[in-house]
Amino acid sequence: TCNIKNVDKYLQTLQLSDETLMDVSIRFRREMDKGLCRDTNPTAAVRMLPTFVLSTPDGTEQGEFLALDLGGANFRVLLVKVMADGEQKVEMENQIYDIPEHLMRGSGTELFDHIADCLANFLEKLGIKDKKLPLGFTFSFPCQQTKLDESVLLSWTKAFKSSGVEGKDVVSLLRKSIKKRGDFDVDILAVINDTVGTMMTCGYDDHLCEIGLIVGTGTNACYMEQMRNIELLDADEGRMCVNTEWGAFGDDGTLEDLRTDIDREIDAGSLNPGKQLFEKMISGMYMGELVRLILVRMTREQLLFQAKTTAELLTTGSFKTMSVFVHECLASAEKVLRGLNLDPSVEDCIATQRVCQIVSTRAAHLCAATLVAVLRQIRDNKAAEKLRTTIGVDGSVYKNHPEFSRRLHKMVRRLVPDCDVRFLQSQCGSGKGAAMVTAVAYRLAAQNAERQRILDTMCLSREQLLEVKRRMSEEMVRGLSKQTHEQASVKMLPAYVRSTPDGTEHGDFLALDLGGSSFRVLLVQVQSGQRHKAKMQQKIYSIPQETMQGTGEELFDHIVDCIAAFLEYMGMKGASLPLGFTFSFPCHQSRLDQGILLKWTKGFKASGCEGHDVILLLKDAVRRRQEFDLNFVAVVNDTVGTMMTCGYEDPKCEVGLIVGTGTNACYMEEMSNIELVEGNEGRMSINMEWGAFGDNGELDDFCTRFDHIVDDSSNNPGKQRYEKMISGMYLGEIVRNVLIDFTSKGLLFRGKLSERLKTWGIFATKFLSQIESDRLAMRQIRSILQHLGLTSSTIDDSVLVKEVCSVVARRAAQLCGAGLAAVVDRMRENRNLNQFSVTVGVDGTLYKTHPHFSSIMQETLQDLAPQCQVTFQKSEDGSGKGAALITAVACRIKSEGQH
Ligand code: 0WK
Ligand code: 0WK
Ligand code: BGC
Ligand code: BGC
Repeated sequence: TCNIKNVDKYLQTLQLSDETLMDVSIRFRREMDKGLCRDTNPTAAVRMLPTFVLSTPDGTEQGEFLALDLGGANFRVLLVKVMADGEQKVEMENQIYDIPEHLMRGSGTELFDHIADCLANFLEKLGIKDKKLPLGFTFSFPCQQTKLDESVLLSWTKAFKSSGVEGKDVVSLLRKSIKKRGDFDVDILAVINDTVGTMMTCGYDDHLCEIGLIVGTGTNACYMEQMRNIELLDADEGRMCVNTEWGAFGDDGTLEDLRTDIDREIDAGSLNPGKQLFEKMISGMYMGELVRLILVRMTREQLLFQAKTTAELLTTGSFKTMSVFVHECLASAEKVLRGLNLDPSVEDCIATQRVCQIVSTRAAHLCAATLVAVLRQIRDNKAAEKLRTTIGVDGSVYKNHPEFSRRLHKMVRRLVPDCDVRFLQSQCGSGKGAAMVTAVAYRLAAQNAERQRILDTMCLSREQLLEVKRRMSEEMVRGLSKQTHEQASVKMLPAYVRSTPDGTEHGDFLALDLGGSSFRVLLVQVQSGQRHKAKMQQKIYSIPQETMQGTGEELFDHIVDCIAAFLEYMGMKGASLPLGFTFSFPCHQSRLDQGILLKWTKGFKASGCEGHDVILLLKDAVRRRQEFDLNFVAVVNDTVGTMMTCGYEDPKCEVGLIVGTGTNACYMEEMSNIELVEGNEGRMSINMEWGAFGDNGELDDFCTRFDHIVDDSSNNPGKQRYEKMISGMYLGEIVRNVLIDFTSKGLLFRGKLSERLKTWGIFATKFLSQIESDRLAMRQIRSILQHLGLTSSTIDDSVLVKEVCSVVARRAAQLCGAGLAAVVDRMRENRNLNQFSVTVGVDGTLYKTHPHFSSIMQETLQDLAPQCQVTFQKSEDGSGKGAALITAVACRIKSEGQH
């Protein structure tokens, strides 16, 4: 006969010491790294599969959801009602359906048809066949997912081996079977593993739950891993649930030193030899068989049942795992053995009981070892001294074996005493978890749809852009014609620059550059014949907000102060140099050295200037200071200055474009078309002031409510509508208002609006350029959001903010491209050319710093004006140089006029 000692001796290889278990844990940790690492993942035994489950429920989920739960002992169909009025409540109805063995081993199509039949039956019973409900599918097998609702089966496990499924997307197979029936429809939104479902089900009650464990027919675990560690996915921030598929641990031979002949025998007799070797040492599908094979060997070695086996004992699968559970009590042990037609002695029963204990203890301890590896991974990810976490658990072995859970808990706490681990048994199965994941997916899908609907209002079609171009062309004609000039929104202001430098200009010139993001005073020294050698010295001075919006006198006094400081700095006090004044606002000119300000734009609103000649305002200020005198020669718009600066290098430069704080363009128009100026010969530069395009409503059908909000809160409502959809002063504001709208609808920042985000101008346009730069990782977007007081923003929030920025900037660039297409196509028609090539001199912070603005604008231009070959020349020296060159030309012409 055989007593416990003999059994222990006989089965000593199945009793693992803490050291061995710790070694298994370390081995498994290594396997986890292999699975997470891009290069080793393809050959890793433990696949570490991304599940695309990013967040646990946030309490806003609600609705009715169907769930299927396939792969455990029972196939369930469930209806889960999630109520979110105040405290969240969940009601569930479910029905277990049988999956006949021949379907588990038959053709996949029949299997999925059967699933569809069960679903139909369930809907029939509940009388909801006519509803198209969202459905979550718990499919408890190893699957490669690329998104939540697409999942390719890698290999069957447990008792399943249906043909034609491995390598296929199980969602499409299910959709096909449902379609084939044609009598009901569902919206499959998510496929998840049962470990994930269990984690979500338990996470609903305990937000600390970040691990899902199944010890049932099969065994497996999932946990929330840091995105940056999941190398298969290019994301750094946040966490995603990873399905370890630890059942396959050892399939690459890592556990050969621990696997016993019994393990090899059971594997050899299984449906999938060589596969799921770890699972076959642990889970319910194999535990009974392990015991049976041991009893057979011990019997043959005269250690049990007087060495007499029975047909039942020799039959595969005859010793149910359930029997292992009951063996903890002697009485039922005897009953089970008699059930195998054995005639057990009390010793036999005790010995068998001991065998069961050893087998299930090994299972519990092995499970503990791999679980400890997962706990350590999470602790290290959090760099936490002490990890406090919850493990959601389900499965018939864990639930029904009287000692399994206790042994597992005990060994886990022994191996990682520094972790505070709570085991939470799932009461409702993974179906609830699947419904939760579906509810989150549903919420996210609904939110995405709402976001997209709003963002689509800012996406312009080619037809719309062509229409913008057409209307711009129309307004240009109206601006040029004497009759309609007054009413035209695009004023097409003659700028009295008719010729470009011929290289004979020379001398020192002072230039002022006011109206962009910074005020510059420059000294430009031009040497004749030295086109590329104009030397420049400049100083940037700030224009305080209160000066921009104070009185004209204060503003121009401030400008003269800066000039004085500059001359001082240059050691040229008292010098009286010819001055070119870049004044970047709409001015009516009847000659080069006069500029009547029509209206302020951008951030300026100084009083007593509109309607006045800014040259006289400057002269008065110089006179008031009585310190130096200046020879005011020219006032030019920054677009004209930019065209001239670039034209000095490239004579084909006949268009000037500014996309900075404001936006505007100028170009060389045929004198014969400029009805406001006498003469029909040659060309003259026209300052289009296209920023005002739309002030007569030409853009109303392209304007969104965000544009109206930005316009209403600007200091010149109703004015500069085109500019307010394009330029740097406003893009940040458009984004800010979209973010506020999204937040107020709960589509962003969990609906929590920060005070700072309500502040005008807080979302500087420079953020758009930064946020869209490819180099910028999501975390940097988060730090910008933190700066805006949005400290609790998530990854999804960053992704969405980036998208809003790109939609707003793309529209701006396209609108700008459409406007420019109108300009160059007009010039081509002016010159009766089929093909026209021209250079555009361009300046402005937005154009220069935004990573995609220029390319999108150029694409749009190319598309809308295909007969024009346009080269863009970024102005390196600013328009001050251009103003100085125009001054130099004016001086040359004047001095030639005097000879
Ligand atoms: C119940 C879950 C199901 C899972 C099963 C595992 O709802 O998703 O597959 O537990 O335990 P088993 O039924 O295999 O013992
Ligand atoms: C630099 C030019 C200046 C122009 C500015 C526009 O020298 O005349 O006004 O670009 O760009 P912003 O500074 O508004 O971005
Ligand atoms: C499957 C896993 C599943 C586990 C528990 C294993 O055989 O590969 O996907 O989670 O059983 O049901
Ligand atoms: C002004 C233009 C200027 C443009 C770019 C607009 O607000 O009206 O005169 O060219 O900004 O600076």
